[in-house]
Amino acid sequence: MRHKPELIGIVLDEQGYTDIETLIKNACEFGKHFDHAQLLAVVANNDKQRYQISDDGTQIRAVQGHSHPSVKRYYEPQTPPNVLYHGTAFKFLDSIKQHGLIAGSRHYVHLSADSDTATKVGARHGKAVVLIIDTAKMHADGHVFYQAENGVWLTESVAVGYIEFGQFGQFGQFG
Ligand code: HQG
Repeated sequence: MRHKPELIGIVLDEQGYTDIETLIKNACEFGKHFDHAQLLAVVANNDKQRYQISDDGTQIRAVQGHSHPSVKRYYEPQTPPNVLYHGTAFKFLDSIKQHGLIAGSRHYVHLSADSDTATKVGARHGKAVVLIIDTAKMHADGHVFYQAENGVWLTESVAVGYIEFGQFGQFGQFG
């Protein structure tokens, strides 16, 4: 749905949507069996509300997190709150201090509205660190922000000068 749709022979359109019946059929041939009702239950109950069904009910997409080049999702630019949070891991700190936050394989840097969520995001990679981003300053400087349908904030990159490292600010401390 976001990274390697070709693995099961599905196609994502620019907005990230793929045909539900084809997805169910191809996933089944790939050894992952679920029916339409189960898919709708996943969409409804997903903890991060990652998925969205099209208005006509025939298509499904992930709302954020894409890395696939065929997806060029349109998001409406939004004014962010004054600060947002980025959850990452200790092991990435030295590189982030040098290069800022980069999107890497995904299309955007992902930012969270609260530090608890950011902690969970960071913990996926190891020992979690939460960085505070001066989004008011970024926005004032012309950087563009978007918010996915599930509340996750997105921006192209975050330069080092907008990142508050707090207790992790000393270069080399954790290197
Ligand atoms: C780090 C999940 C070294 C970045 C989550 C992160 C999120 C750098 C990792 C969504 C760096 C990329 C995205 C730099 C950034 N040097 N490391 N200059 N700049 N990084 O998974 O933000 O479950 O691509 O801090 O909940 O962890 O998939 O991004 O640690 O919302 O729906 O490089 O994915 O949502 O990792 O997570 P990821 P992320 P889903």
